[in-house]
Amino acid sequence: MKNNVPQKSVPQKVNKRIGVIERYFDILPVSSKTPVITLSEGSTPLIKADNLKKILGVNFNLYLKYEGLNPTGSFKDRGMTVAVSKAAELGAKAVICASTGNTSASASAYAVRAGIKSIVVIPEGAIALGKLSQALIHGAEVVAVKGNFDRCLEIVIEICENYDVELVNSINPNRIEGQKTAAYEIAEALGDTPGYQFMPVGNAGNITAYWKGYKELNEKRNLKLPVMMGFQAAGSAPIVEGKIVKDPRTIATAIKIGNPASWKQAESARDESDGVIDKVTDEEILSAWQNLADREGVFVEPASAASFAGLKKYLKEGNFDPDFRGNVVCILTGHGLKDPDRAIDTVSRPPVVEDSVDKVVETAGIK
Ligand code: AN7
Repeated sequence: MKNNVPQKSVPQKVNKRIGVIERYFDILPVSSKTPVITLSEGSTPLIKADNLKKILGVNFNLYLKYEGLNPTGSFKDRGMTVAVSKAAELGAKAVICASTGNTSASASAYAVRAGIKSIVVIPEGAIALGKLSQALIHGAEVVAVKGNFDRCLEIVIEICENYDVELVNSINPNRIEGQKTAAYEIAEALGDTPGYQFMPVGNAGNITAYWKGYKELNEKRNLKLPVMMGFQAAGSAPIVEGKIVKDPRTIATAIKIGNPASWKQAESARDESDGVIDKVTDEEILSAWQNLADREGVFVEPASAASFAGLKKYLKEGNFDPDFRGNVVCILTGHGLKDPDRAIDTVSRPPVVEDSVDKVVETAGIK
């Protein structure tokens, strides 16, 4: 009798994981002349979060788009494959970015594959350890500036105006094009666009990219437009407050940004989708971050948890209908291993015991 159980002796066919450019060639600004610089980014899982759904006591379907599973550990890779491929097509010798960390990790990795030099300008002392180690191990020229991210961005923009280097921050439209593919993936996974999308907002490139993707899906496939729910950290919430934050503060260093480059576009996404851009405190971010890790097994960096923190806040304050009939997606932008210091600081250190079975059994509470 035939059955569908795979035989152990037969190697299973492994599907080739293709990158964003190959998968979405037709909707990206690439041609057969574009060298494809890829690390097989994208195709990240959309994880059903039934444990969190239960804790929240809600009736909608809750999903987590785990962008931390991209090759360098963040959503930036979707945009970077396009930006660096286009830079290579133009014969660029060097790419440059200002970064709170993830852009630099991604740019330096893709630049290596393209054989292009990468220059990374970061705010001194404000980059999570994992991200800094990535840029360094990929051989980027890393310059730490005595100033915040916003100042770093001003500096690299001025450098690009005067020198032959290619900017790969999200004001480069190729970044936005690449990142919009995440909206397509979500729509493909759900068979529809979500009703609501919660996400962190820093420099606001990503919300701009998702909104572009969803608008294209609306025009081309007649899918409904989701409501975009963007969240900044309370200590660095310029869009919420309607003014530049000179000295942004938050433990979520990825979104410690006081003057977002795509400010206007983020406001358009908010207004056109009937959504909000609001803020969550560091405490709310850390609590959501912990929930994702100890309830769903999904370890993200703190900034990523701003999305779920925003959903929790809206539910708690009675501003979101727990009986909403539809799909709600929280975007988780970066991997937890990016910022190991934060995790170690937050949880208690493991106990150290003598090397005996009894001690381990007793200490671990094994019954
Ligand atoms: C994990 O790396 O700006 O609103 O220089 O790393 O598109 O800026 C990172 C941003 C959210 C915010 N989550 O996205 C950088 C940088 C994580 C991030 C954001 C960032 P945008």
